[in-house]
Amino acid sequence: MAELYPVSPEWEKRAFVDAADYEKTYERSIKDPDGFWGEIGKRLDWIRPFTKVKNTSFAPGKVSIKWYEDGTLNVSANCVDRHLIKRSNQIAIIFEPDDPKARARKITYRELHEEVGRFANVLKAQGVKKGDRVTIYMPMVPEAAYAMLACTRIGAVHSVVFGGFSPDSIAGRIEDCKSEFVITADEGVRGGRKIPLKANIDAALEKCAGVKSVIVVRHVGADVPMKSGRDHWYDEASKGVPTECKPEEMSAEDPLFILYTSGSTGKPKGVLHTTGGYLVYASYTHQLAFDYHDGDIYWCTADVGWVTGHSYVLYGPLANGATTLMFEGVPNYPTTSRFWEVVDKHQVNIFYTAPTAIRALMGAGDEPVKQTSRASLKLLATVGEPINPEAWEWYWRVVGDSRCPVIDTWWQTETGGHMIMPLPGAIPQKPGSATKPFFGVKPELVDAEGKTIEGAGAGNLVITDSWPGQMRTVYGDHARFMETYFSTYPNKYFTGDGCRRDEDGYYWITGRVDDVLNVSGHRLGTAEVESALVSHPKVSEAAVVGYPHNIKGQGIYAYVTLMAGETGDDALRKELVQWVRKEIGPIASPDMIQFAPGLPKTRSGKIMRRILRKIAEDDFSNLGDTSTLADPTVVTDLVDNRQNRQ
Ligand code: 6R9
Repeated sequence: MAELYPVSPEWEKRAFVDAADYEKTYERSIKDPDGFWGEIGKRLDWIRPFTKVKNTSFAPGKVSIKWYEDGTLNVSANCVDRHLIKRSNQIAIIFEPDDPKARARKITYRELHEEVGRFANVLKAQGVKKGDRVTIYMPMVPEAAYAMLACTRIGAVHSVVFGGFSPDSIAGRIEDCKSEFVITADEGVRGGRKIPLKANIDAALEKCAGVKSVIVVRHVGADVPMKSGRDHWYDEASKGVPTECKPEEMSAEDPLFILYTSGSTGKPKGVLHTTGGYLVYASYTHQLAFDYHDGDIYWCTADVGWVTGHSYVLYGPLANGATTLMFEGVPNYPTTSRFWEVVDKHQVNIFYTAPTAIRALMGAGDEPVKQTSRASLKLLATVGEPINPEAWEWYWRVVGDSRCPVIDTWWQTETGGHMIMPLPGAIPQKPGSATKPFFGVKPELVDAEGKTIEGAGAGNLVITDSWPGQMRTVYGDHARFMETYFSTYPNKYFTGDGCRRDEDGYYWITGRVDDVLNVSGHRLGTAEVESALVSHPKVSEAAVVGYPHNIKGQGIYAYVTLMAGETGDDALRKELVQWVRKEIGPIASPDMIQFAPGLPKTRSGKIMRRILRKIAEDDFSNLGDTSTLADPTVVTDLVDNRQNRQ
């Protein structure tokens, strides 16, 4: 039996939602989605109020998702302008730089309004128009937030590419959405190390045509080459530019942003979110999951290059008039106390991070935590991957001094916001379980045949009806959207995750059941890593699987077959790791490379990953039926020559 961490009496009192409210509201949200979400939709400022709420279908071949479709609004007006009356002098963004000795910056809502307006006018002057796609490749600095909000102000669709992606990955994303505008910075800096952002953009643009303008924010003052006519320093382009910019009136279903994410095929998908439903959902979940009250200081450590950075660094918090902290650095620089020092320095009340960071810090022991106060903390939360109970317990006991609820939030790029999580005043926590569905969310477990599993049991996690934050399509490819998410189980959204439900109705996510890896909370398709490997001239074939990794959650194990005449040695191993870093980015570096003369294949030529996974996991006892393999002896060879754990 998993241990139960009950809701404390103070939390029951202070929280927006207690246990009784949860039951009542959940039931209502499921029975009457139109009535429920119609009321919740009013939390935003609409230019033309909506009269329709939900218009969605998961029907085969006809998937269509629309929320608040006749309403109009502007996202930046909701995240900035509407707070000016009450909070113009309140801090909107606290910026904590990588170097703890450098000055932190605090941006009030009034200043944010000016910065966003100015940035929007600069974009307009560059020719950016409503509906245009703008690629943003930025470090974690306030200018990234200004740039994103500026896009929403003029109705441009941003596509933020994480600063750790390589020029090839950037080029693929620019081409896929035919983006003609790029916003970047000279360089980034994380953990004292420089990230050559502008140089990466230059390299990317050699591979793809069509980009007319690159705006470069001066961040570290690096001397980077500027291509005349194409590249513009932001500080020069913004000189004398007015700060007033009228927000564009957008329809609720106008595209807001594209965010590329890995699936089980080689090419990342452009997940498209739209304006109204997304913002309603991001702001509502931000308020309830973290029980955000006026005046709370809130810190989510995610990078804006991921969906967590979109929904819970920027849009959710700012729509709620919150103070949100942006951190440029990493958890272990200059020391493993850094997170907790930042908590003390800025008196952070709500702290949201990834299990991989918790596990890494746990490995450094209690002392770096204990030497800080953390008295300001009220609530702790996690996202990105299942949290193992040991890490959960350490987070609760050592970081939170056994007084802060730990909110494990399960959701996806596709869902726009939290789907399963314990509301802090309502739901007792169990370490390792994301617990119960949020309002309006109908999870279901299904077996391989698509049969619904009732009560306690395990299966694949699907969601049977729409919610406002749901992605609307794969950019430019609605057929792929329907195929990926709605074809496995007709009339249901398939999450790609396996899940168990216990006798209390709690959900326990067990991880991906498709060929998607989760490395340090980052999604990566095995096919992406494989195609990077086979593009190396010495590689003939590659198969990639995940294996359990103490810190990263999952590590990347690559089986590589070389071209005839090539020999696999440590030098080539290093070369291949470098190659993958260059092709995709550092997050995709294989942890283990095993050279294999052959891969286990069925007679029809399909690689049997099940076997490769077992070998990577050191589980040789149960390799299953190998008799259907074209050549069963390859398995013996793979077992004999498996890579030793370093
Ligand atoms: C927000 C985000 C989504 C995948 C998802 C699942 C895993 C995320 C989790 C979790 C267990 C949690 N995941 N949160 N697994 N418990 N609390 O991470 O989006 O990058 O799209 O990844 O991450 O496997 O399907 P994204």
